[in-house]
Amino acid sequence: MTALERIYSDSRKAPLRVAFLNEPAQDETLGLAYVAAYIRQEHPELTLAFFDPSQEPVSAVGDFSPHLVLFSVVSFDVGRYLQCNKRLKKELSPYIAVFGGPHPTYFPDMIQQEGVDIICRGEGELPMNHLLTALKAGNDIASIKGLWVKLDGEVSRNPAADLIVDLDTLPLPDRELIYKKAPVRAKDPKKHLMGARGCPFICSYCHNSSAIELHPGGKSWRSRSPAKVVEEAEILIKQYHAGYLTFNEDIFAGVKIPWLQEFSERYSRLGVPYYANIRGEYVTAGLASMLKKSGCSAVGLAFESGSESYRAKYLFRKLSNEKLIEATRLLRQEGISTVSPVMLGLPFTTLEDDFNTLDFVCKANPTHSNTLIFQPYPGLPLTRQCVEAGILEDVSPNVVEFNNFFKPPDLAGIDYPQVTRLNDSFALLRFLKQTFALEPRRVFRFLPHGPVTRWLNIFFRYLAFMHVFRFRRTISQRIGEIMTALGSDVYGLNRKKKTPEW
Ligand code: B12
Ligand code: SF4
Repeated sequence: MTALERIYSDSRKAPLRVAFLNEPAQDETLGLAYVAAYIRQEHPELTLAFFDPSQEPVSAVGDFSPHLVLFSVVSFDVGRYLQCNKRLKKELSPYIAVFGGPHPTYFPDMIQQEGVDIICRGEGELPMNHLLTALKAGNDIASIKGLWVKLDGEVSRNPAADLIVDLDTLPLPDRELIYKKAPVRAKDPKKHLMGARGCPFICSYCHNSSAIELHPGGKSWRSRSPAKVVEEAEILIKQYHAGYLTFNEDIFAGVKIPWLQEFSERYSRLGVPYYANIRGEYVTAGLASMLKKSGCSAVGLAFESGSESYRAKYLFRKLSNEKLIEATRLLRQEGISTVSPVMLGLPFTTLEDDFNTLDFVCKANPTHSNTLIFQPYPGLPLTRQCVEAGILEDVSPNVVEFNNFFKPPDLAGIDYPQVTRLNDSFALLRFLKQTFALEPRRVFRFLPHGPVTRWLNIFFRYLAFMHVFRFRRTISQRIGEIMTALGSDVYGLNRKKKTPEW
């Protein structure tokens, strides 16, 4: 019996069972929570359950005997979930495996992988609703917008579903589903939410450039109304004891000033600090003060590189160094902390360029600047440019081997051993320069490369991190936070994730 035959037959007798599979190690997975809430709203009779493969045995899912298993995956860990799915496919009664989230959105050919039946590109609410309606009615599922469907080895590649224009029509994400199985997330005083979706920019190293291609002419950036956002924030504070909120959207404030004005008035009454991402070009004295009044305590203000010309030419981020310094200053003046990530080992750069970035960070002086070594994701404009220039082998967008996206990058011309050393000592070098005026290049020459330097660097990253996220939590919550961060590379440990037992 195929999964489809089982579903068509069972759905006549009893409601279908839908399993959501994810490891909410660091944050609650909002994508799945949104999809779950929408399914609950449109198909209230269905039974939904969440499983965490790192905490539960395969038999737990087996006992539930799902008709559909839903996975939300980023490229970073797609290999792990494909492996989970293969194991489940061997042990469970036939079911339909649906993969959604950033990886299938940008690399839809993952549908060719063994065990994958359906992939969802982009927003999952409407396609999943249509899929379940069709399954319940025993109808054909091959031509649902937003989904690529593999039936008897044949793939139907359907166009993207329309973007949800009015985000207020969506129910609030079903966090309860996740919290029941991940009490550590429920107890975490730091909660995440989305005030908007999409991004109006097209940075060359970021998937939003291809997200725009998915919906040509569509308005990518959409916000919820301030009233709805604050309503959700209130629930997080009252029901889930949130003491700090993080807005996960790519661009928070500034895209619409009247939005921020209304939000500011409503949110300021809650008295809970929050974090959000903004772009330097939006920061004015007025915006910084409005953010402060609303309760904003920290913002993500990406620098990416210390070179203005490099940013404009290669990253498609046309913003002067002066503006970034000014934005950081205006925010600091209001008492708002800034987190300014930078990428090291960027294509067509040298180690000296990375030191220049460090100099720029010292000059602009954000509260925290985390570093990452540039990873060329297949298909993105900057990756294509590397391939054309002959400094990178063409990588098929379909490569989804385990940990493929986390293996060291291999751009010709980049001195990775030295870039890794700099990555492992960036926060320490910054501290030494800003506190004792020690020249980073000189210190770097004498700095031993090994665990002592790495752990010292982690210590300074931790100090900066704590300075950004100032809110009340217990000692055990702090320890939990550190352990999670160490295990998830927040402190730059670059530890490989273990494949789950499944
Ligand atoms: C918050 C965040 C994080 C958090 C939490 C990640 C998480 N797993 O939730 C943290 C800090 C841990 C993180 C880490 C990383 N992140 Co991150 N992160 C984000 C961010 C800013 C928001 C995610 C979010 O909450 N979205 C809101 C929900 C509603 O959107 P969504 O997840 O896309 O879900 C919708 C659809 O995709 C779909 N959907 C999702 N799941 C499913 C499942 C099914 C079955 C269906 C049908 C549909 C469906 O429906 C949802 C509702 O419409 C996104 C950017 C973005 N704007 O999404 C980057 C993003 C996901 N991160 C990214 C990256 C690269 C990383 C890191 C690898 C960075 C690094 N080098 O360390 C790590 C990976 C660690 C990991 N294992 O997840 C990339 C992923 C690219 C890719 N190819 O996969 C993104 C897209 C940023 C970008 N534009 O490049 N990240
Ligand atoms: S501003 Fe941020 S989210 Fe938007 S395209 Fe650039 S890197 Fe991506």
